[in-house]
Amino acid sequence: MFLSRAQDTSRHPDHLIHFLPHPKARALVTLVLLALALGTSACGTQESPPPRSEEVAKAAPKLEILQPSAHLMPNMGAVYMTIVNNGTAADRLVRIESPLATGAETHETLEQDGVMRMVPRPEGFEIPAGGTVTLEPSGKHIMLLEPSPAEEGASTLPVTLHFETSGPLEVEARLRALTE
Ligand SMILES: [Cu+2]
Repeated sequence: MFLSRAQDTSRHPDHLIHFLPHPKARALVTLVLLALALGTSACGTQESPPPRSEEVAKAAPKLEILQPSAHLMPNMGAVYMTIVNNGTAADRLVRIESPLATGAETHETLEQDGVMRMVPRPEGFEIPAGGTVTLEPSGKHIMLLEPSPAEEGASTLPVTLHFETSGPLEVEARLRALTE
């Protein structure tokens, strides 16, 4: 929808004032805005103007990957890790790739009728704002399809994680013994 300049009040720096019903509060905000304007012009520097409240409040995920590790078997592998979201918006792990595997899928191991089954999770894994998702054996995990055997002496496996919002994250998953 097209908005003319006059209609688009949300982008006007004074719009804050209209949300404050009390005249004293309005006057105070006006004074603060005035002080900010004087402050930046008086010191004569090229500082950028203070961020607008809508920019400060914009929610975003902030992801951290802890302890990535992998089990490699002859025809498949599994990658585990803890994904922490220290941000204020949810994100979603949607795609995984490794140069050492033909593909990678998000799976979850569930107990159904007393039997442990691996279920594909093509929608990926949501990482809630302020939350943690743990990928672990017999839980959510990343399945590697046809991984190459680890090179002699290699101790890690490179994996790239793609998220809905955050940029891709490259991790080195520590190769675990199968008994680990
Ligand atoms: Cu699996």
